[in-house]
Amino acid sequence: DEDLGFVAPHLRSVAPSRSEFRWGDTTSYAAKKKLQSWFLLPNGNWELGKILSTSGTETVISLPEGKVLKVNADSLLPANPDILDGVDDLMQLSYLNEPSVLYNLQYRYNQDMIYTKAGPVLVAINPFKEVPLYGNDYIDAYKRKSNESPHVYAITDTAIREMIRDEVNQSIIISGESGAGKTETAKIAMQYLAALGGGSGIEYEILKTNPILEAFGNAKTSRNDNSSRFGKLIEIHFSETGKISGAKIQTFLLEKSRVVQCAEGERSYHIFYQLCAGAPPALREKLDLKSAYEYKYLKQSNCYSITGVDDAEQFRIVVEALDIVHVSKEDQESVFAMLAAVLWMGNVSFTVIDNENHVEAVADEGLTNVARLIGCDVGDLKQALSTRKMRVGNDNIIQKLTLSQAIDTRDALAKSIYACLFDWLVEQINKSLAVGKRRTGRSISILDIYGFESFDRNSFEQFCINYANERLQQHFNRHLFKLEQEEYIQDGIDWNRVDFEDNQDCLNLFEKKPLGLLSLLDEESTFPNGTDLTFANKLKQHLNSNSCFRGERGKAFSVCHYAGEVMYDTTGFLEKNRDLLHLDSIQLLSSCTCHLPQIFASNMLTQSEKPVVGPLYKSGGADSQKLSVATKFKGQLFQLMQRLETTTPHFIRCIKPNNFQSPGNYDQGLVLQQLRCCGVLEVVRISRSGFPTRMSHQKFARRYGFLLLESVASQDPLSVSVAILHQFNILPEMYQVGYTKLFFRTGQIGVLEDTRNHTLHGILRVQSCFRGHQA
Ligand code: AOV
Ligand code: MG
Repeated sequence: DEDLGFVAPHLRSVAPSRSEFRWGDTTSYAAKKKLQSWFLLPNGNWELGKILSTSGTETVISLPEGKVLKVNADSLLPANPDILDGVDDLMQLSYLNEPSVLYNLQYRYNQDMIYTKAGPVLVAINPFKEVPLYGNDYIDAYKRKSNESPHVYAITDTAIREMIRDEVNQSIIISGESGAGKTETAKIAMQYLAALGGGSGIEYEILKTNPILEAFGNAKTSRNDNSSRFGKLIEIHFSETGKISGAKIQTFLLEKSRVVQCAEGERSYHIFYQLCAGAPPALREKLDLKSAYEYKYLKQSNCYSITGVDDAEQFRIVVEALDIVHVSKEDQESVFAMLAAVLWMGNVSFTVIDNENHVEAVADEGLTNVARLIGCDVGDLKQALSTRKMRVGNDNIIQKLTLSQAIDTRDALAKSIYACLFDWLVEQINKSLAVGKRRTGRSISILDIYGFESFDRNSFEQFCINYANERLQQHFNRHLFKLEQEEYIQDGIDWNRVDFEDNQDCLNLFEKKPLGLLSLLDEESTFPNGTDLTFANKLKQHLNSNSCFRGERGKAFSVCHYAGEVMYDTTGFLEKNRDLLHLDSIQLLSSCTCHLPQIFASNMLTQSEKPVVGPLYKSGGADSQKLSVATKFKGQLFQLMQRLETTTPHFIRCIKPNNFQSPGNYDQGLVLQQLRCCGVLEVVRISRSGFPTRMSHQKFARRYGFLLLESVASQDPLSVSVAILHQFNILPEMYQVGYTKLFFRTGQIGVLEDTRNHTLHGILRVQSCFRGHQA
């Protein structure tokens, strides 16, 4: 009998309102006059000033350095009283304008309080330094609820409690731009789950998956020294007793192009540098390892180290983690052999052999090392990198490759080996973490994908990453704006819609068939004569009228994303979307004597039994048949969203305070832009003007009806309910009567519950007294 009727899940944890609380910005102008005011400086920042006098639309204000200005009242926004400085939930602000929110977050940030609630959402601002907010003492305090300030621990604690109470799976969904702190936040949440649900030892394994996946799936980019280049959902399972029973990791589209090329100042995957720097002598010798700068794949970006990171030490950490998740020493050695093979592959060079510019791989150190490491014949490898078998009519012919074809073939093989290795590792980890057959319990999933990206040059990878972020934003909108408001409207209550930036148009631009970005990309990828340029032209031809699309010069186009406009260069789009690995290469892998290449080859073959994208994949019968990368990714994202829909979501929004990864630097404009695009202000607005607690008329009448002092003429649930509301003096603005339910603002039901509990206690006491007398 303890449940309080239906309470919108994401609004449950909202703190009770404060006395200063006002519903909406309805304070009279006279009251505002006495207050401090925000003044917009020409540089776009806001400054706090005191209003000295006001006449007509003109206001005289004094700014902190003693400057006195006469300004137009329109350029001012009311500031909150000092007592509200640094409130831990933005809902408590009397004035909910942008400068007030920015100031409140900055006020807290300056004191290392990087977490703030925005109604149901946790806002986390990246400190770019160690802050003393974590570890066992803090975990304990949140567990005992002796610390209730906003924290990843607190939101994770809520997820655990709701999983147990409601018997519903939970999800913690972390979003934010590249470098905003998602991956760190995910680890902090995992730490809390491990501490509370630990005991079996499996929690230790779960935590150790982080260094492994980061080594193989993270890299230094110009935005983040430890940027995730894949998406990750980790589902942590709990037994009925609330203990962790296992976990499952799902990954999404690894950026594999990074293995063969990356931009100046960036790095390839951490593990390559770790291996080169940290491999012990015996392993070095076995793999014929050199320093990182001897490998062409690592050399091209001219960046080998990361400030403050010791790659050799990291290597030891990764090996230890691999031991813990039960990857055998033998398998580890095979993994390192594959990594070395990929590195040596980049050093394979070609020489022109005829006057038609055909080339042949040179049998040098690179080629022989690759052959040795993957376990194939040098001649076979040379053949696979220099020629292609084709079927023309009934004849098999062998076609020689040009330099660029040969390089593409070589790089495609290197990328495939790396991507297969990554998937294989995840599979091994999953085997080790497997939940087992008794899968009765519930789960908490943590989603950490690559964040929104906009570089000087954006390619297919950014296109996919930003599309994924659009999907995620839609999920956020749906839960915090759409579903909430639809329920109000369905039940006919008086409600002024809160507008929010709906990104549906942008999603349509991607997903619409047949004239959306993804469909057109797939279509062009199947045309034998399709090129990046014909693709770009097709987009301009069909999508120019779409408000989220803009054609650019040459091969480029722009998309208006929820987080800003991004210009994409279509160079390489078709090839990356097709992601062809020639059958010759797959056959080579399957002929290898080492077991990993064999596994990779057989996985590739089973995957390619899928339907065909288009004729190109069939031509000559030499190419494997498979889904395009974009289509597969879209399918994965849809599945992900479906899975998340079955969970109660908890949202964390990470904010990057500056573009330099530096501590103590709070760039108002940058923060504001992120707050705007993820709709933080609107979430707060909807939360505080919304009605998070709701209960059907019947239930309400049944639950509180016995508290009525006077009998009600009509006994129907609605009349009883209204009588209760009157008796308890619940103010009209604090509730709404819907067709089927009553809706309450935050904290309102508390008074009724207290009275009910007291009265019930009283009745129980009387009853036990009475029974005492009888006895
Ligand atoms: P991301 O996951 O959001 O970016 P990260 O979680 O990798 O961003 O954070 C970037 C860097 O910020 C980390 O390497 C830390 O140095 C620092 N950082 C973030 N959160 C904290 C924290 N709570 N305490 C201390 N330092 C922190 V990307 O993966 O690029 O989208 O694709
Ligand atoms: Mg990350």
